[in-house]
Amino acid sequence: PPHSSKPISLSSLSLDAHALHRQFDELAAFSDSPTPSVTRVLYTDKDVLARRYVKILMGIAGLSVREDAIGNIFGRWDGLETELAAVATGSHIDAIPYSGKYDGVVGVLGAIEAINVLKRSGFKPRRPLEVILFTSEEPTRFGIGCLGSRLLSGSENLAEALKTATDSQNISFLEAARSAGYAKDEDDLSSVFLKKGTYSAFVELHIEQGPILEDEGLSIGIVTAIAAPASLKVEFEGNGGHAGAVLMPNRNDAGLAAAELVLAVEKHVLESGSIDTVGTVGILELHPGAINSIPSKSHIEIDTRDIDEERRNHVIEKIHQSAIGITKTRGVKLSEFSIINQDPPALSSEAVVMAVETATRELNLTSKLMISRAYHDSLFMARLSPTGMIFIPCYKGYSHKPEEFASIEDVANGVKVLALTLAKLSLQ
Ligand code: HGY
Ligand code: MN
Ligand code: MN
Ligand code: MN
Repeated sequence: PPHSSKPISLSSLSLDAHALHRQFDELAAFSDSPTPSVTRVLYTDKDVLARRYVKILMGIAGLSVREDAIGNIFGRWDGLETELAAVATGSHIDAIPYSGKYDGVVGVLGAIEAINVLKRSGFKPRRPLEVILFTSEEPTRFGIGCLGSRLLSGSENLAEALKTATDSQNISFLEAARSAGYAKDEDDLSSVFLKKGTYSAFVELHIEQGPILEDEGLSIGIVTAIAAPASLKVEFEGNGGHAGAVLMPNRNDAGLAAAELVLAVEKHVLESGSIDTVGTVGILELHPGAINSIPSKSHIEIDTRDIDEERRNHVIEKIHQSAIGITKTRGVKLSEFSIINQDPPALSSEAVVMAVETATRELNLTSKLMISRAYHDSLFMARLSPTGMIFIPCYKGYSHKPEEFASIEDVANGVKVLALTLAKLSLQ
């Protein structure tokens, strides 16, 4: 029988922190915006180069690499009992415009280094270990967040929607995927769905994207729940016209309708009675976008979240009522009110939280239980297997902007906690 895998000894955890930190700079070089910002959008040339870079690192780590029809990339380390369900970890490397170089990346480069740490220590996993690079977590190109993990978790209507989805340049999802070398012979993306039980556990390492750990001087965040995200698309239409010649009583200005709804989003969120309800309008477009032409069309995209799903859905309801009210008072048409996604929150599994807590304690690192207000691929992996997340501090909690930063020590701590957690979960 294969020699049994022994629990790992802490002294054997050796990690090349500087090499790892250099990898963040190397990966950040694959960007469509100037350093220190990073812009890396799904299936663009820079995304393809970055994927190749990660696949090389997976190969060097001795992982066997496979990719699915939409470019989720899996690096596998066979365990002593290869037929057992694997323990998985991973995150994303796509980056929204002018963002930073740690969001997602810590959980991909860090996961590969965690494998290296385990291999250097001589550890042999009982269960296979798998590092996943989710094809796209950000909503940037096709408007849907967690596209890769959402599809892996078996979303039928996403598989359907992607057949006709197009980006802002009118390039279809399948065309874009094919330009990156994916979705070769299939329009039917259900081949991406993973069977339940594929993984015995999933753990994601990620920067906190908030200030709590840094403010409280803590090394590790242990995530107990991920807030419930929702995004809406709204369009108003009016008659537009000449900005000078049309008198005010004769206008139905679609731009003012949008402005009123934007402030209504803030009002309804603040009325929720909880600090955990948030909302913003990150996209507001006016047509024709000429200074002396009354907007005849406005397009806004709303992001609203809460750890309480009911409370969040109530805010969406009130935003919808306000949009309808605005059509009456301003004589504009509500040409679109669509909910892009309205996801439930995810709760971490007790077993995974325990494994992370034990690993953190063994490493003498300070930690705290906390919720994630940002969403992550773990939000969907939680539909497939027991899931948990490990947070490390990031500078002033900054994220989704070039000042995003995680120190070498914090990254190294996160990688060691991840390595120990994976080792524990692979022995269960
Ligand atoms: O928006 C989010 O919460 C994630 O960082 N994409
Ligand atoms: Mn992000
Ligand atoms: Mn992220
Ligand atoms: Mn003119």
